[in-house]
Amino acid sequence: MCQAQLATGAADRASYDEPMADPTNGTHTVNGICHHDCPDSCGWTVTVEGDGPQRVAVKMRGNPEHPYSYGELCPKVNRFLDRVYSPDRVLRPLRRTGPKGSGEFEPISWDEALDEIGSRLNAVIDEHGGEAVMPFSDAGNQSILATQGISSRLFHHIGATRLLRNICGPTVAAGAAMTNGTSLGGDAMDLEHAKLIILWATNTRLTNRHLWPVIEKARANGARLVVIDPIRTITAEEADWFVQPLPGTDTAMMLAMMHVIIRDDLLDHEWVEAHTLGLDELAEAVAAWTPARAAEQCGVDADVIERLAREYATTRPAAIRTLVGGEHHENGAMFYRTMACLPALTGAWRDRGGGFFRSVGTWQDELIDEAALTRPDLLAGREVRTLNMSRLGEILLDEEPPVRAMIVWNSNPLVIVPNAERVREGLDRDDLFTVVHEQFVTDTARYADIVLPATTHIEASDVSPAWGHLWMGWNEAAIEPLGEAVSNSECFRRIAGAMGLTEPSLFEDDLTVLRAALPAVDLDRLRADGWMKVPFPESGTPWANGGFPTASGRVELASDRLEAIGQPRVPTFVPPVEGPHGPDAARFPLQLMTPKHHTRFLNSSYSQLPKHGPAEGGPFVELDAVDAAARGLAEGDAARVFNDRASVEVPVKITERLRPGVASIPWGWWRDHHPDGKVANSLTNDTLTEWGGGVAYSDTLVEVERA
Ligand SMILES: Nc1nc2c(c(=O)[nH]1)N[C@H]1C(S)=C(S)[C@@H](COP(=O)(O)OP(=O)(O)OC[C@H]3O[C@@H](n4cnc5c(=O)[nH]c(N)nc54)[C@H](O)[C@@H]3O)O[C@H]1N2
Ligand SMILES: Nc1nc2c(c(=O)[nH]1)N[C@H]1C(S)=C(S)[C@@H](COP(=O)(O)OP(=O)(O)OC[C@H]3O[C@@H](n4cnc5c(=O)[nH]c(N)nc54)[C@H](O)[C@@H]3O)O[C@H]1N2
Ligand code: SF4
Ligand SMILES: [Mo]
Repeated sequence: MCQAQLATGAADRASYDEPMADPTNGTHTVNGICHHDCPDSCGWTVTVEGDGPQRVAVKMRGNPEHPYSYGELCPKVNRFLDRVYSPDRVLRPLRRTGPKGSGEFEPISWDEALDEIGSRLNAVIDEHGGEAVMPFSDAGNQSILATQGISSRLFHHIGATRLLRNICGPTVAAGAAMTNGTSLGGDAMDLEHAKLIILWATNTRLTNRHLWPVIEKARANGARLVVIDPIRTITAEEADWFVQPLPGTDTAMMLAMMHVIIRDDLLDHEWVEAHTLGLDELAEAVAAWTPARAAEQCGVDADVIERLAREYATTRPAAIRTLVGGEHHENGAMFYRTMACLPALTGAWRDRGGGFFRSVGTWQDELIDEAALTRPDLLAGREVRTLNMSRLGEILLDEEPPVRAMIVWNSNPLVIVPNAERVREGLDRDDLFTVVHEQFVTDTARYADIVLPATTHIEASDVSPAWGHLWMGWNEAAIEPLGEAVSNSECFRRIAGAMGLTEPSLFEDDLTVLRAALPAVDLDRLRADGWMKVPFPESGTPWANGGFPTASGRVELASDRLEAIGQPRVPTFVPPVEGPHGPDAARFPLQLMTPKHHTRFLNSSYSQLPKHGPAEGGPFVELDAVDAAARGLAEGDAARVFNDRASVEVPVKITERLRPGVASIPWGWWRDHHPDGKVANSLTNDTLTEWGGGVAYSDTLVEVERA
């Protein structure tokens, strides 16, 4: 199917105005693809009744034909229609009437909203230049039009500040690319063929649930499952072997594994000789990293590290599967640069089901013509600054020249960005004009001057590339936009119009944008079939015979590129500054994790809905019994979790999931779910990773006391 959908001339049609399904009055079904920032990109089927604007979605279920999700959705999206038809949906433009953050708004017309937005943005640009305007978005809807359709073109055209969107994933990619020259890894569906699977810093059963059956299949065929995580997650509970390092110390463990592999001559000499560069330098660097030395850092017994190294090096196929958990550390890029060395030493890339498995979004990206979609040429040679989304608080408070207008979509920065009290202070600035395009009045939207109503994914058609599997999907709108909601691309066309801009590419219709973005894809076919597999080597072993796109064409165990940016040439463990050996550890002796934890939450989406947040209880801090007792705290006690950034009040939950010295506040709740209006991210570390532009949420130190 895949080849048939590629590279044929799509019919020259301007839009897909005519609905796919039978438009006559009556019940019919429409297929779509989940838009959430989740690796699974499930297929769904919506049952609709009625016609035109009267169409109502009455049922949504998983599409049993979908080649990855096979008919199952998840506890978040099983109730998606409650979200779509929630009485709290924003269905008209709103203008703020009370102070920022008060949540006091009045409904206004689109014309009024656009007049105000157009004149305020133009005034900012006239007075302070284009860079005074900043976009802020993430992957709240990760489809092509929703993330970049029109918006990137508009911001390029006005010369706005560019946003570096590195909060999730790019650091994994950057780390792996320093070793391999690419972040393209294996297809996780091939884990089925593995005999050893290491789920390393990923909570598959929670965050990537549709991959679990693949892992179960491999286990039924004799595979061993190892989970490496500082938290005994629901995935760890199911492992054959659970290894629990202290957070942020895995690089030390990997160095010791390489020490054992080299010391005991468990290398795949032929593969190493043919396809790697710098073994001698690496061997020298890891010589001192005995398992005993690593054990002191990661708190894992030396013999466990020995066994792990041997089992990894002597089992074939051996897979390392990760998503993003390891990148959220000060040394997060090195975590993945080092991890990527392991399969090279053992020749794991030779086997289907062996090697390094992460997001496959990069395979999908190969089909996207980024330049045609986002049009950086519209900058017309202007140099504009790029600011990192993870430093939003600092950007809004300290950046010079200041950001004076911000347009937010697809994200809820006040809850999701680290060091969130700084973000709140920044959003509170009187001289900041903020527009938020949203489905709900989120914590961030409460600080907006104007809130614009956004469609949900059953109200707008789009193409959804996946990052957990190789199927790119077509999402067909099942119903018309509710109220006055508009899709993201339409929202930006309207803003461009309100600013009086005339650049034609800002007004292209959705299908024209998608055609430009996906020049090799037959969109008619994609729409008719619902999904297509993106090109991936038939053998399932993209790097079995080397050919890595590094300067040397080899896996770079020693890297000139790293040296050139002032980083160690070879894998090196650098303990975090905000860690147990750092200067603040005496005052704040607990390491705070803020992981994804709730089956009914997707980041900060859903926690506000009645069948999601309340069903998960409320926020809490988990502590080991030893740490709780040392502070005189018992189950349910009100506690204050604090550091120099903030203090957050939450009840105590005594747990066996954590090691002593580690605390956890599962995140995702909005501010009014917390007794003192702070959130988990009020506490978290916004230090950027050493390279790769990520951020160190999980290197956060706190102390806990009775509230
Ligand atoms: N139910 C649910 N599913 C989701 C999401 C959600 O919010 N809820 N979010 C979606 C999104 S945006 C993403 S990016 C994916 C992320 O999917 P994952 O990467 O699987 O999820 P995370 O919770 O970010 O991190 C995974 C694990 O890494 C561990 N970890 C943290 N630091 C370290 C470390 O130093 N060493 C080791 N070994 N492990 C460490 C954490 O304890 C956590 O259990 O999930 C997606 N799926
Ligand atoms: N402490 C801590 N912080 C974290 C993480 C963590 O593990 N711990 N994980 C990080 C990660 S991996 C990620 S990806 C980020 C996620 O951060 P965000 O991407 O900001 O995630 P959400 O909180 O789900 O917010 C998405 C918003 O987009 C809106 N939305 C959905 N669809 C559309 C649409 O079509 N149009 C418009 N205009 N809006 C839409 C939703 O209503 C929602 O409010 O959080 C990061 N923050
Ligand atoms: S959130 Fe993830 S698991 Fe749930 S339906 Fe969407 S893609 Fe599937
Ligand atoms: Mo993410």
